[in-house]
Amino acid sequence: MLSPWGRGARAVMPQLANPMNKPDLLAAASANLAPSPRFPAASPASRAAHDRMANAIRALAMDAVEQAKSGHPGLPMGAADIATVLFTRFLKFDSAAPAWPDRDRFVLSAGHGSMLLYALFYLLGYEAMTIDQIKRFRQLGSLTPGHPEHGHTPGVETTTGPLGQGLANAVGMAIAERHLAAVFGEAAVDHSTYVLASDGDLMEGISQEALALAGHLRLAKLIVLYDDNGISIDGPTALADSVDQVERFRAAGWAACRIDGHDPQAIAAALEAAKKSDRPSLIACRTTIGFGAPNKGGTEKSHGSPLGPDEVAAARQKLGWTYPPFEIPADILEEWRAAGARGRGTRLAWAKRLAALAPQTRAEFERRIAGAPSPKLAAAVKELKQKLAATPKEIATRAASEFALEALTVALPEMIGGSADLTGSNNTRTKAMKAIKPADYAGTFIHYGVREHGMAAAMNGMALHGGIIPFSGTFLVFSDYCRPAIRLAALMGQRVIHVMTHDSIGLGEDGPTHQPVEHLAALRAIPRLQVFRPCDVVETVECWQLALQSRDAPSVLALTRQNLPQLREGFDEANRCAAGAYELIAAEDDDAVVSLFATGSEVAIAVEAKTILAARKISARVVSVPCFELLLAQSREQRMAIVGTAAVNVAVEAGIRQGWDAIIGSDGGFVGMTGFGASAPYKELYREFGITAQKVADAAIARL
Ligand SMILES: Cc1ncc(C[n+]2csc(CCOP(=O)(O)OP(=O)(O)O)c2C)c(N)n1
Repeated sequence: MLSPWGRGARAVMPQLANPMNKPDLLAAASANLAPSPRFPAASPASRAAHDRMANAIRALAMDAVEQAKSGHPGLPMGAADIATVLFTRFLKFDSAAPAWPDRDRFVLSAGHGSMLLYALFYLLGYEAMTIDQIKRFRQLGSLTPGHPEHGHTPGVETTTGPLGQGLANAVGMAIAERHLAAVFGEAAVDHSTYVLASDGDLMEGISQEALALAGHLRLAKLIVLYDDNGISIDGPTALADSVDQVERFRAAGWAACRIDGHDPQAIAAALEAAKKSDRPSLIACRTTIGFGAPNKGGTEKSHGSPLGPDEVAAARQKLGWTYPPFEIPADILEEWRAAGARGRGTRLAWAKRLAALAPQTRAEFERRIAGAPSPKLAAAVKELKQKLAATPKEIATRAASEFALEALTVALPEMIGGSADLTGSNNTRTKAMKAIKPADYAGTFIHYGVREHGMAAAMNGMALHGGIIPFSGTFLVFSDYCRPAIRLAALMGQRVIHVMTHDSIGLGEDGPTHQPVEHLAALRAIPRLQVFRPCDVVETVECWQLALQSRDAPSVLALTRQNLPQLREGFDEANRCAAGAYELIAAEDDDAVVSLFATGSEVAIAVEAKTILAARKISARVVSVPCFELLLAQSREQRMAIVGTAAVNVAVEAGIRQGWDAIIGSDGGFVGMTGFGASAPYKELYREFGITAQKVADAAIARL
């Protein structure tokens, strides 16, 4: 299981019980405590000392890439001055506790420059990052994979590589920081989020969504250092781009400046100014890619391949670096190690402040940061199910989700919801949820604007930050716009929950542009992602419970626009969706000849088909399949028990068949979609595309 502190990272806080869930009281409880003193900037090193420290990064990057025979030396060499100033003078962290909750976050958005991070971790004295790991750059099982992987290498805040994602993650981290500071007070939460972003990061469309949201929310503690080297893989960025990034960020409400990224004084002055700014800051640092490499530096030739022995030797000479590969002289290492320990006292002072919080407040803070499930969750779910047993509801599953959220967001105040401008359609905002605003971060709802990709990536950042369970809303068809971030959430094992409504042709008149057809299959293809498609209000409550309990996996809840009958009657405390599928209605006798499988809105159709078959004396059972992934994770015996041994299997789902064969077999019958939908009232569409009880029954009879 991945730890919320990151696999291999030190867990610095125990998990405590007895939470208290009133944000206003939590803030009040810490209000009498002095806020954390500002982490002071360290005084500058001499220029010569700075250069030697920065050159240590350059040498390690060159040597590791050379040894691996692959990798990207250009970015670490070009950004070494920026990183040296930031990590030795400004960044609040302690190399002995990479997961300290109140550390400043540093996101290397341009993940291809991973050697920058690894060199820093080694130099700063992160325990796990030995010189041997640096020598094993990009090798199987090393802590130094090609791109930084969160949960794999202590200190890596987020997995980066797909350009633009890290920047957007950082926006979520900065939101999380402000929200938790508003709830728990700055004595407990007071840190900044720094990003190193490349040309590629800023060319990606997601960067616009991210920076616009950050500017709007005035996330003043977000500072982006832009490695403005004017070079990408094809050559000068001028081949494809002529955006003035400084003006672009300013237009979005950022403070932005341009500096020489090789001048330590200028870097420090810009960071000082950024820390005082009342808005997020962009520092465009003009750098030379592959700085120090006399022939390949400044060109795309240093971007993504080893420099070669001759060029490495020439770079050593130019930089005045006389040491053998992977060797850092003791005095330089000592300087770096001192920088790695600079925040230790600050961390210990923070721990004291935390200990001085009211016990309930501290326990709640620690519970949230540890990502421990609230003990109130089970009780809330039980109560919801009791209500539904007493008063069944025939409602759309999106409305069922809202019904669940009304209770769950109260029981779990760490839930931060949102929607990409479809709040009324996604039903993700409950009555009690206040919006997060520029001057007020205590709310628990985010108006993301029409920015699905930025939203999904910001959610990853919030989950990575810790202390928050982000959930959001958009239409299922727009999961395509979120997909790169959802994939990374799955890769990182992060608990983010995507409410995706309007989940089939059942949305009706908006037509094929809005009707998902292949989306369930496409999402089910992402490893570790849980795709839930509940069939009624009870299953919706259960699927929410499962998503919230899944600390190491993201979830999608695919929900309907149209009303559905409540199929689960009576009260059953057990979460029947937990096995991924279960027999909703048994056959009249023990020997069902037909098993009917369905998800979501089509379960009611399967139930009707069973009645048609019963009229023909054909014994059938109905199996609801709210989550493929959970079903396929069962033992073979359990899976067989659920799938059953009927002679005929038929599945019905208003999507494509792909994926179903694992359950119904390649000879099973499937009733669903084979192409795009159409614009019409939804009942007509179900008839038009043959997704009816009669067709399901016919498919079964044809196989008998
Ligand atoms: C979404 C995405 N598209 C493409 C790539 C492949 N790629 C890696 S680096 C890069 C661009 C390199 O330019 P820049 O971002 O300026 O980095 P630098 O050359 O300064 O290291 C590209 C296209 C990627 N990693 N992510």
